[in-house]
Amino acid sequence: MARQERAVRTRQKILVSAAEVFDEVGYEAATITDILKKSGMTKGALYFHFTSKEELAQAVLAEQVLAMPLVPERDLKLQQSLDESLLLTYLLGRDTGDPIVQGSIRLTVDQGSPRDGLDRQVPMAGWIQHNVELLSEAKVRGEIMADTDVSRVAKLMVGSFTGIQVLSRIMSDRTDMAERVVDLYRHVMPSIAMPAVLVRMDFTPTRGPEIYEAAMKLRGGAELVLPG
Ligand code: XVR
Repeated sequence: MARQERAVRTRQKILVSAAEVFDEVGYEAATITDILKKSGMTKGALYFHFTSKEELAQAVLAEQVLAMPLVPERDLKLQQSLDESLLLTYLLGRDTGDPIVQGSIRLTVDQGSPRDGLDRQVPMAGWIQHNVELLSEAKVRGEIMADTDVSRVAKLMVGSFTGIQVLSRIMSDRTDMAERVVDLYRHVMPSIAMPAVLVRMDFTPTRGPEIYEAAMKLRGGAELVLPG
């Protein structure tokens, strides 16, 4: 294996272990020693890539949006948005979860201390931007009403997703999350979507695994080709 490829894999392994520790105990209580132990890497390898716990957490935060696999393109961009929400829900599931997504989302919503130095805006700004792009495309295609303020709806969706995620974790260990997501779309879509688009949307809450499979197929063997 080329040295560079090995370095990328080592870095990724450390990041996943850090995300797991952050998810288990939160930022404050996490230690580099725990992360080292979990990763099975040497201290030298870890410090080559990351110089502090803060740097590790910031890297996990930066990976949040990137860790989302692309869902298959849908004719309706609003359907694609719902599919993405169901995929993210799947990746947050207890048994189906993605450690980076889970650890990173815990870091985002745990308020922490103002002195912890973490910039939680990074993933949120990424999600808002992503929603602006998808909704703008929906608008160009005539799926949503002309007077809809796309940047406001983008923030509404990210804030609402975060809210129901927190609620669902507290109330049901996220077992009812897909239903909460579908409820959100059932209530928001009628106020932005053209009626002819609304009737074509599929609000089935159990599509998460199916969307995940399709996203993995789309990725093909590409997950083996690491960047760098
Ligand atoms: O933007 C998102 C989607 O487009 C649906 C609206 C999801 C935003 C997730 C935000 C993240 C940060 C904290 O989730 C949290 O609970 C996919």
